[in-house]
Amino acid sequence: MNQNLPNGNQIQIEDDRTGVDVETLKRAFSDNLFYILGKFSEIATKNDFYMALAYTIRDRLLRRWLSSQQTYLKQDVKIVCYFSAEYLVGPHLGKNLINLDIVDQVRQAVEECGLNLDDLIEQEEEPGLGNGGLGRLAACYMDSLATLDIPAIGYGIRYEFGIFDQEICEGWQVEITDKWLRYGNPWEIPRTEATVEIGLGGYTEYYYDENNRYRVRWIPDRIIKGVPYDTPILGYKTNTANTLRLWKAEAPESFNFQAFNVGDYYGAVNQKTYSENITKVLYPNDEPMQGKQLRLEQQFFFVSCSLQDMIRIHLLQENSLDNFGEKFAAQLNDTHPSVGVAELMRLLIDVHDYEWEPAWEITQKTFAYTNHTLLPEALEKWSLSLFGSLLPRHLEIIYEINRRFLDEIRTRYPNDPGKLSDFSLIDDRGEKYVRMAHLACVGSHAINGVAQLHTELLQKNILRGFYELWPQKFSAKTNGITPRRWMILSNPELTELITSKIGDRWMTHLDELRKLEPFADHPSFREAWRKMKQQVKSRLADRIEKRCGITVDPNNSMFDIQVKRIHEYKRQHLNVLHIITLYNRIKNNPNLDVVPRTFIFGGKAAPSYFMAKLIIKLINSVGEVVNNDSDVRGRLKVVFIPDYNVTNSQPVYPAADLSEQISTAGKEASGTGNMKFSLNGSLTIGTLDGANVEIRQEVGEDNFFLFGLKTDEVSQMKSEGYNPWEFYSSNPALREVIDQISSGYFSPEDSNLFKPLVDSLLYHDEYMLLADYQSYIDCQDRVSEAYRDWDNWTRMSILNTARMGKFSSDRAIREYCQDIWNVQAVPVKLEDYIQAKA
Ligand code: Z2T
Repeated sequence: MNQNLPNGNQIQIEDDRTGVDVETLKRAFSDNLFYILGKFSEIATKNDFYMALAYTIRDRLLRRWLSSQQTYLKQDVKIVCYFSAEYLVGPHLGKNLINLDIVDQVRQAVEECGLNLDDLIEQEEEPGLGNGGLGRLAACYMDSLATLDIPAIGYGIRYEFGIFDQEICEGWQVEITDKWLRYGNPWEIPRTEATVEIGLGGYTEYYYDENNRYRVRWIPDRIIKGVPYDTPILGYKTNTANTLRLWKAEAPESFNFQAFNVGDYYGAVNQKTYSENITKVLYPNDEPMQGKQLRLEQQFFFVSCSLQDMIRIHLLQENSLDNFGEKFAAQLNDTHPSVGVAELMRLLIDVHDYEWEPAWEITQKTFAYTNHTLLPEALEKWSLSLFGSLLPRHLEIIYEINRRFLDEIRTRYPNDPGKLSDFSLIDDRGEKYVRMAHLACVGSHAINGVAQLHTELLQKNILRGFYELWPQKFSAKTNGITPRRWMILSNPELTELITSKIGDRWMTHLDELRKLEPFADHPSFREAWRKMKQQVKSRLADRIEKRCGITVDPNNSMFDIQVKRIHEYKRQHLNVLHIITLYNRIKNNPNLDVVPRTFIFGGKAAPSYFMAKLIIKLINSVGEVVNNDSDVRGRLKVVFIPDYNVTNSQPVYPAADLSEQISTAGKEASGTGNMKFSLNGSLTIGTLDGANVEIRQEVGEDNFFLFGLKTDEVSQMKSEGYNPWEFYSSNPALREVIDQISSGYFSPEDSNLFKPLVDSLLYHDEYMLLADYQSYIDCQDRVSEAYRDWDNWTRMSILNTARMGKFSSDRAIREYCQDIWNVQAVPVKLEDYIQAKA
């Protein structure tokens, strides 16, 4: 590859950094080991080898990355800016090999060096910069944006400590700090030259500018530097490599010289640590919000850094911000970045001299908002006193947005003053709060839910007023997942089987999986499918044996899996009630002919969520009894896989026979794990909740195990005064199960251990486990009967995979592009001459 020098001469850049043949790869690998890691093989650790390979692959990404950025700059394109406080991208190495389409060469090169590629891939410590579905969705969307050649930047926070690592000690969750950066991160490049400053605290003042215009300015009392760290996100078999730009907080100067001069050396260093705290750690709560000041600082920090960065990029090309909204589409991933609405207004008005109305037009044109939850306790609100002390100017701007907005409401509903407090951006029914979802709604031109049902419920309940006002702003964008990570990378066996029949176009056009349908009736294909499943189950069984010391049977036992964050609304404990029910049946009749099952759980509980942690303990306690009871004879096994994360999840989805999607109807916004399972050919037992509804529509009612109350039945039963005790007292099997948990059958060391859980079920049962219990058990019995007919089960499994095309994140991103962002694909040509900057 050639490159220009500053004087215009050309120089050839080493092919060792671009070539992808086996010999070149080997040479590059040794070169990186020696010159970057400072090691030779004899003294290199496995991690050194991983790092050397990672640098070798990064080198091969760079040309695509730089060519993409050059293309965007030259062609003056519209850029999607995804604003997300979380990105759960998972390990990069394997994904990049697939997207570069060089797995085979690299495998061979590594083998010829006496190493194993899968070992090196497993060495990577994943960036756990997210909690669950929301962060993983952002990662799938970054993958699809690049694959579809859409110019995009993912803006977020470079947490020094991501989601905690989970260990299980005596059945309890223990949290360990996630030090993902400890051995360095070969995938990121700091761009210190693009550092920006943000303010916090202080006050606002009024002044007349040089044109004698009355103006406001914010005088913050703290200044923090934001340093961007860039990671390339390469598309699948395309030249497009977009940027994930994560901000790290730093003190404005490494030493505050004023403090230093008066001798307060430690004070100066202290201030540095204080500033850097902003990006120290990810808040580990997935849904309920906690009004912590540091969290608001994080949100404002990354949003302000990102907007300033966008304005800088825009002004490289244009001399005004008038068409900012035509050049950028900023998507708010939930309300976490919604303070951006006020910050863009401030930047336009206070810094770039705009009047209110044009600034507001630009702001609304730029932003769009995705809601991810219906749980009222998860809706973000910040107390006025906290908000005002941290962001005084933004609070003023929010008041002004609100004043103008409520004027509209008064005009629209002249005889209904109650509407004002319903719509207000300020909740003033008690202690006063800023309602972030209201800010996001008024500041955006588009609002979307993440599944059909979720969007309907948004329009009917928490955003009803806004829907009435602006129905045209609303749309459903059903979530999707990337088939590159969730099939090609994590399930090579199934990938090969599918490709052998229908070719490989499905990898980017997932609808083509439909071509598998006819094969569902071919006995030989079913046989191959069954063999493949067995093989994949054995892989997981080996891991479970190693990791948990539990022997499970991949050949005769159904793998029944529930992996996701632990939450009462997701009802892992309903699954446990079923396990105990089966156990009791066996205890009553040890010779009963039961379908053997392996129950597999995984997931983290928020550290402060007591009930969720107790559910983890319950799963492990029931496992202890069931796994070791000689009457059971191994026919039931319960496994809790510790430290569920992207890395550990990849071998899980392919190995499932049954996927548990059993949230209370109306509580799960979409779910995305449900899609990963089904794509990999497992059948679902589920409620009519979130995207389950659409999955069932696609795969067909006969290939989906449905149970439980519907959304409207849940609310009706609640309004009529739901009494869980009635279900308990009228159902002997249920009563026996509850009584065992409550009497200490599974916790002989402390018979009261699970009392809080039992009390919560018997006296509140917010999530209606007892109401759904019998329906769930009956449905599970149908599942077991169906599983006995191996041949038909396999047929249903094939049909599940064949009909999952809709749930590709490529489809979801196409919809966002057309309906919300108004952006087009920009194909990237690999530039041979990279222009040196003039
Ligand atoms: C999250 O992962 C989700 C919603 C949140 O609401 C927060 C977090 Cl961290 C504020 C999940 C939903 O629970 C899930 O149903 C959905 O599939 C996912 O977001 C992606 O949309």
